[in-house]
Amino acid sequence: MASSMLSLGSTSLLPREINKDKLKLGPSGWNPFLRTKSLSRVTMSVSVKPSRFEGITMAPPDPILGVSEAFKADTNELKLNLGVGAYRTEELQPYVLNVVKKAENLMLERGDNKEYLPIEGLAAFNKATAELLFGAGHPVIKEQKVATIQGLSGTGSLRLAAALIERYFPGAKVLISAPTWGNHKNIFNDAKVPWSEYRYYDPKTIGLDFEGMIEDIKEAPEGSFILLHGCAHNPTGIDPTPEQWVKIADVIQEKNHIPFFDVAYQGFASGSLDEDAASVRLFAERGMEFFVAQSYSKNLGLYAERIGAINVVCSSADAATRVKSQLKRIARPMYSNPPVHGARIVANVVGDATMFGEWKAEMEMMAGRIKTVRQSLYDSLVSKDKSGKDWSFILKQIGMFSFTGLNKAQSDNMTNKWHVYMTKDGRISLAGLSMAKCEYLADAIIDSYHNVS
Ligand code: PLA
Repeated sequence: MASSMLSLGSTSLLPREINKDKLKLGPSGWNPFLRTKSLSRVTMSVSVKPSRFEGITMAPPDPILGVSEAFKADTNELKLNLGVGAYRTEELQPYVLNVVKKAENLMLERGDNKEYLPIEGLAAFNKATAELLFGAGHPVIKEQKVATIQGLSGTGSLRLAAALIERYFPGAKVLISAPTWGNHKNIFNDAKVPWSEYRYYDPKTIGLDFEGMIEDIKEAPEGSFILLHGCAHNPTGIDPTPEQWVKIADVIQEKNHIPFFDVAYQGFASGSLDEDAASVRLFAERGMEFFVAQSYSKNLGLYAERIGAINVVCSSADAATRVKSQLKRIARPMYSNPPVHGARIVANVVGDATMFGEWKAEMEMMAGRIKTVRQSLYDSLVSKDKSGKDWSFILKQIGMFSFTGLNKAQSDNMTNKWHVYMTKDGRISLAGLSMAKCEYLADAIIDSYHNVS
């Protein structure tokens, strides 16, 4: 027993070059005095050995998820986390949708197993997700022109598409909006896909720089990928109008570009799944080939389940079959096959008329709460700020976020002085705001805007 303890210690603690002889073990192999002495020698030799990881420097915190870490560390009771886009109740608590709990209970009752999914994911999920996006019975679905595979939520799905681009469109550039969700750049960098920006946000009008956007898309080399936010643009909350979407589709078609939609907020922007898919459907109606990444983090509150999909709309069923086979080939060595839990939740909810109805009602409720706090924040700003500044841009923005226009120093003031945690680009997540906190937030914004430059 004692000797096995020592041998355990020697295997886990000793560097390879120290052998048993050097430790002067007694016949039984156990001497408490020697053990202590030996171990202290060992500890010393371990501590002076240089690490193989000396060359690895400290990575900076993530600009979005790092905000949650900083928030957790703050002990001030006034603190408010408006960093990550995660829905909270009026009591500022995370929210699990009732319909999700119902679907999970059903799964338990049925005794669903935990077998591996196929590489492309759960068939019932893939069918449901494409139908939610394009509308059931859409010609691209009926004619089997969509290659859909389940991905690790929006991020993982974007990453699969980026890998496909890198492999089959070498040198092609992806154009992303300026600004965009911070992780887009990381995703294309890691996939070794070159990217550049197209103009999108105009700080002068606090609106869309539509002319600039069109010009930049026109100027991009033919056959570029154009990354578009399907709805509720992150971080600006500014979407093109339906007429502008038509013009965007025109230029993309003229230049033979390939649209690449990121749909992370379907149903969460307007409260309607169909309305929020209008941009994607416009492109599908034109018979274009394009990519769409989807996420169920926000609209079904399945953040940690990592459930989403990548869809590639092709001009023939044959092309779709080939594209799907290559997406699977990319997924297999990365993570083998996707997790089943979230996929079953989505498939169950969408596949049952009653639950589907309940989901829509809960989505409307969440989208509605965000709209209510948006209005209340605006009202507080207008009543408290006597400078005459026009705050109406807040009401024009849609989705979970408001792009306040606060610069880095002003955003720092929000956090350091007011304990309001937000990203340094001036974005606040209204999904993390309650009615009770609107006045406090308005005070913080007014102070930061007027007193910090
Ligand atoms: N695409 C956009 C435009 C997003 O805003 C997000 C999430 C995703 C994709 C990916 O989400 P998923 O992988 O969970 O499906 N953006 C969040 C969270 C809500 C984050 O940064 O990861 C945000 O706060 O911006």
